[in-house]
Amino acid sequence: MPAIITLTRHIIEEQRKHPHATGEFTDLMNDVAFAAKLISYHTNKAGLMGVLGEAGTTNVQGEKVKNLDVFAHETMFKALDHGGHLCVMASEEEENAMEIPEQFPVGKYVILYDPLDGSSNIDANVSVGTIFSIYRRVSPDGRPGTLEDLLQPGHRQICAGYVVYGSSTMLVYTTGNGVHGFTLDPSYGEFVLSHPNIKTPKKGKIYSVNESNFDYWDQPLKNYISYVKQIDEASGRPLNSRYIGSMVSDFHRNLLYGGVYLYPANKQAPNGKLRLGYEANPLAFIVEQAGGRASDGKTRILDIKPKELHQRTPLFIGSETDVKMIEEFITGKKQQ
Ligand code: AHM
Ligand code: MG
Repeated sequence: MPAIITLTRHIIEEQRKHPHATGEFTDLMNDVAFAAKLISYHTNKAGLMGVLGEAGTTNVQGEKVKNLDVFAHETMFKALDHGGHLCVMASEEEENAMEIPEQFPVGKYVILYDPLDGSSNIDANVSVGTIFSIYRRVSPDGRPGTLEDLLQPGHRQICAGYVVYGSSTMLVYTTGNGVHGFTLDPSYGEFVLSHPNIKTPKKGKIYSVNESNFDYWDQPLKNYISYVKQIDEASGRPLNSRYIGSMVSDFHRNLLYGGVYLYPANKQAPNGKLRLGYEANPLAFIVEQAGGRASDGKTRILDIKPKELHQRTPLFIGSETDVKMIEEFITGKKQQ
């Protein structure tokens, strides 16, 4: 009988390769996985529990109903606040850095998360996801963490991952030693290794972008999109268009099948829409570990030094050849 590799076992075995590992990171990841299971459970039965809809309403018990993204935000915080592993957190749902409550000890790690990415799709039963990014603190130990801890460039991440709440729930993560995917077995509530060492194709067949923004884009991007739609068998064009509008799902599909996800700058959003710390950096770490590429069109995402917590960035992420091609268009090396 083949061994069932649970997420916990996988992390423990990975950590054994580090001579100075203390087990703290393993504990932290267990807390993240626990939060993911709670969010998965609530997402799956959202329609039944009356958790859909606008925050501010009450359910049959007279309790305040929370939007699922508020629920996910609080679930992550509460699962992670007491372990003693973190010194500060940040969430896409919260304007400021979130301190560890004073009754709990602080630790050496820092986490940023997008609790429920793609949440505008929830009411239509479309897959959504949680994204997280972990760093080692740079401020002195033993004190609350600072903004400096949260504003580190993405190449300093020690772990990044996402959970996609789809036809099944999957957690995908990297610690810089490949990308590994785990499927939640709902019968015994464990994440089980189902996709070891994920590698993304060097060249994809898919492009994912909100094309309704076409008229707001700069000419180089318009040229690229026209290019991928041209017929040219030799270079595998036209590409297929696939856009769910839920980035974790679009990213996950493209990671497995090969393709590129684009959220460019446009005239209405000069820095694009997506956030560097909560969305672009963690997915960039994962895609690079899977053999892909992520850039803002000119600069590698993981090399951008964040200046503020909710900083936005244009994002082109996916198969290496496709992202390089986009960079050629954006920098003017290629026009058609
Ligand atoms: P969110 O974090 O508020 O959910 O926004 C991010 C989402 C992505 O999941 C998705 O790809 C994108 O926004 C869709 O934006 P648009 O509707 O502009 O295409
Ligand atoms: Mg998001």
